[in-house]
Amino acid sequence: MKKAIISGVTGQDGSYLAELLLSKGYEVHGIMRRLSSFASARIDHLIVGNPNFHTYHGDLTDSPSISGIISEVKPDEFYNLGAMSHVKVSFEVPQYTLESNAVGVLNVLEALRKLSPHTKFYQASSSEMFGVPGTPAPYNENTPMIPQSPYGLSKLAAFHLTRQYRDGYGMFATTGILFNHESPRRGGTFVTKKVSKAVAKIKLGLQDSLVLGNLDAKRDWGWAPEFVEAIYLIMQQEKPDIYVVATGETHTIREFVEEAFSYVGLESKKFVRIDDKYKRPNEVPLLLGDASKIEKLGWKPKMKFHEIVRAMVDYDLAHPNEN
Ligand code: NAP
Ligand code: F7E
Repeated sequence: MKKAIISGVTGQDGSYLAELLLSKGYEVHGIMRRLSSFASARIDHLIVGNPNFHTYHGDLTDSPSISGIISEVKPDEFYNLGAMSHVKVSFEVPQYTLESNAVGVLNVLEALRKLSPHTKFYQASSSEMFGVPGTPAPYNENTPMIPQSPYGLSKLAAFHLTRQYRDGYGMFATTGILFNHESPRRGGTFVTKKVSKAVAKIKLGLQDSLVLGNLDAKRDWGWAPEFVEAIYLIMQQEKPDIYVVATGETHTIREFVEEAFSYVGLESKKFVRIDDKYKRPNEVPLLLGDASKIEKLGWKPKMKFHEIVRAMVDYDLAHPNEN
């Protein structure tokens, strides 16, 4: 039985990846942080009565906790999905963002090098590493990277650390540059979930407006369960490498908002307000990915933009009071 560690197992992608690996017969070991309230809602269904699923308290910034788990489990695969993943928040907590997303990755790589060098390592890289205004889209593995946020910078540092451990120590250190991917499990402060939840609540008479920031940015939005399949595929290759994972389609935030409101028969302009507090000091204006490299391995996105919007709104109509 193969053993995998997932950092960030309580997050959107971590929870889907844990389900995928369990379905493939893996023993899954998830790292979660101790918080003052419960943060395990996305994995509660896995924790109860599942002998192949184990959780540990740990933090990427706490090296002893990470090396302790690695030396205990000696995993075949380590999926590093843990991160302070909110771009806007990264401007407010830049030091912590670099500590968890860059130094945290160094902590994992060093622990693997010393304690379990044959473990395969996956780093969750991000399209926020791109962002040079005027760069011709779509973006692929060779597009220049000049990040526009502390988050993007932290992910670029981790991307290069992953490359250095691959090249310098011959470790299986691989990475996917994932463009935005969404689902009903998306955190409520990301724009898609904020919109789908608000639209559902407005439709049900539980909320009367939706306050947003920049509606003009364009994002390449995919479906998270499909994107974790890409992560798994990247890890199963013979050699570590770099893969862009994206849909190849881009839409403005405004289009997402309009699609969601019109799906429930409402006019967005009656409910949406703009507040500068949701805007960022720097913004990546356009994200559009070219996933042809991973498509050659057989991965292809299936869910279309309007299906993603509708699936998220449908879920929130059925669960309006869930966080
Ligand atoms: P998410 O829902 O925000 O989940 C992040 C996870 O990381 C949570 O489990 C969180 O724990 C954990 N975490 C945060 N700081 C940590 C720390 N210092 N030590 C250990 N764990 C920590 O993010 P996601 O959407 O699933 O994304 C997964 C990964 O892919 C992240 O690295 C993200 O940056 C990256 N990524 C995401 C996207 C996307 O569109 N979703 C695109 C490209 C890359 P708590 O539950 O305790 O907060
Ligand atoms: O913003 C605009 C905002 O926070 C998307 C993370 O998973 O994907 C995600 O980062 C866009 C931006 O995601 C609001 O300015 C407008 O242009 O949903 P988001 P993100 O910043 O693209 C990348 C690939 C990651 O790696 C990250 O981990 O929407 N926007 N109004 C707003 N955004 C938010 N959050 N809230 C608003 O009210």
